[in-house]
Amino acid sequence: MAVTTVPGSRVDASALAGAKRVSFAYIATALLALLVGAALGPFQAWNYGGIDLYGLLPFLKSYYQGLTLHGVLNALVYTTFFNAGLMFYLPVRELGVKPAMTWMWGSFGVGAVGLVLAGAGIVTNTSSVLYTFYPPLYGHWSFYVGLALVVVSSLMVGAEVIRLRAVWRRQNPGRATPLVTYMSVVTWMMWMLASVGLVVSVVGFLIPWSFGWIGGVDPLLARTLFWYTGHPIVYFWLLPAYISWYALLPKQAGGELVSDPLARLAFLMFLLFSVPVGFHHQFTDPGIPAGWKMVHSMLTMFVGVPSLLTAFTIAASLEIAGRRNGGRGILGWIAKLPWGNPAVSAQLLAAIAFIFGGAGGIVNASFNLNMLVHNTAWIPGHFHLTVGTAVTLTFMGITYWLLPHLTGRPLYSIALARWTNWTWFVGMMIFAIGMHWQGLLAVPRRAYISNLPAALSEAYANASVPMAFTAVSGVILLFAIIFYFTVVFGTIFSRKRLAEADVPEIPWSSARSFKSEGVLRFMDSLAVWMGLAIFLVVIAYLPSLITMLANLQPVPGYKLW
Ligand code: HAS
Ligand code: CU1
Repeated sequence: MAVTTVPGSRVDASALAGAKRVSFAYIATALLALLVGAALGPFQAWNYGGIDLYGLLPFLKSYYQGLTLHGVLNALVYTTFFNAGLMFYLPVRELGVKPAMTWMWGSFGVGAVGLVLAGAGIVTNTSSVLYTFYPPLYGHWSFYVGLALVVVSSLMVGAEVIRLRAVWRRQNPGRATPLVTYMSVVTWMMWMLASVGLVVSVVGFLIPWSFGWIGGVDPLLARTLFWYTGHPIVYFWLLPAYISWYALLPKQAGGELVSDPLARLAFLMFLLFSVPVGFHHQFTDPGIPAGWKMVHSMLTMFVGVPSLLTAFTIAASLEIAGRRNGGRGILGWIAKLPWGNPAVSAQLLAAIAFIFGGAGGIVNASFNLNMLVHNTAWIPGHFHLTVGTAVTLTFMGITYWLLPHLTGRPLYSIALARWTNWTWFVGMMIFAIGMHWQGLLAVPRRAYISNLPAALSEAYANASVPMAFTAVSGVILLFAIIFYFTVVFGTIFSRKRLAEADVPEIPWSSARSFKSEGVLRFMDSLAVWMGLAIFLVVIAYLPSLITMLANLQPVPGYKLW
């Protein structure tokens, strides 16, 4: 394969400054959402530790309003805005193609208006419907419209990145799409296919319902459309972290990416298998034939494969780094990785957490084991290891170089960044032990467990040890949040300026462009892969959706809290 270096940063200085500004706007908004969302987290941990401290949060009308704020801001807003900033900026820099700035600011504006509208719905306690907003729980129209706008904004960014690739291909005939752009475009295409369910549900049913134009919504259909998007959304969160693990971390750790085609293959598998698996969230829902649930269960095992590939590739890339640094023996190289660099250690710890999060996911996906854990505290245990640690801690690691890169200001404190990583990792691991364990003792998820009537709380008396784990984790995580945002604000508002030469560069591990031939050319035909992905989705969903539409059972909404 003929290789040349991707020149990168060929965009002129003013285009580069514009790209930096809009990316910073996205990432700063993401971090603000995380600040508020994460700050509520310890209170939820203490709740599952049997300690009710909601009295300290008088602006909340109920536990469920707090939980809605936590889930929407962390899982939906923080991730979407961070992804938009990162998966726009990296392709622009890798391709060196001038972005359409008016379009990008327009998309940021749409997202920001959406955030304000959705936030207003939650803050006024008119939409305490949790981040899954299942009907018949009934929210204010501003909540649904706001969320729809946040999704539209992300799709606008995706469209721009796809356009940038098309421009680059016209300018570089015969060359394969560079790796980071390839991974970003595949992720955006996957998200475009994935978001259809949410868009249909929100625009077709929930918004008309919230305005009173239709009298009811069918809960089963709404749940199905939600999980059509709700499962692949977890890969929309994960894949930007994978981009960093594949394409930036090897360089930061002093190694190299062992295989470019294997990285592309993993992403293609995510394009194919991320969406047609949503029934694994609905194993206990009536109205879906067991055979289709089984199909989705099997396909879920398929979508585990690219993560197993990733585990192999990343570990091998890191091993190269550790051995170059003098590591010996089977595991000696691990100690020789640059753990002192917080941007690296954040991602190493994130990946370690993901081994356990992924293993739990396989348990969840196993049709019959799911019966044991569904709707229990096990599930939040699972997703605080995946989105809460694998993704969030990786994003934190990214901000340690990206914020100085975008703002030209020095990282506030390397020591505090290291403390952030370890307290976040240890806190989340203890949280996860407590929650998984409570789940096995049948403690339900999403319950105001610290405030149950005596008769009910006796039912969970045997869970006092795991509850203690969860309570302790809340304290550790509170420190992690304080450390992290001290670093973030200390950096953004620093009066110091880095000299031009000291501004961290993007740590490309694979800033190369290959000739488009053989397997690379095959993998670059993304329209064909997208067609295949759509085909799989139609098979997996259409029969069940037709049956549901033919048996619609709309019910009116209610507001519980
Ligand atoms: Fe999940 C529920 C199945 C991955 C998030 N999941 C959830 C929910 C969330 C979530 C938010 O099948 C709750 C939704 C709700 O509110 O109801 N999940 C899976 C499976 C995977 C999986 C099979 N989940 C994720 C990821 C998430 C996420 C990723 C967020 C980012 N999940 C389920 C199921 C449910 C579910 C059911 C429904 C449960 C129910 O009953 O409600 C797989 O993708 C996991 C594959 C991962 C692996 C791990 C690979 C390991 C790697 C790290 C390698 C480490 C290295 C470290 C190299 C096989 C890549 C080296 C370090 C050195 C120092 C050397
Ligand atoms: Cu899922």
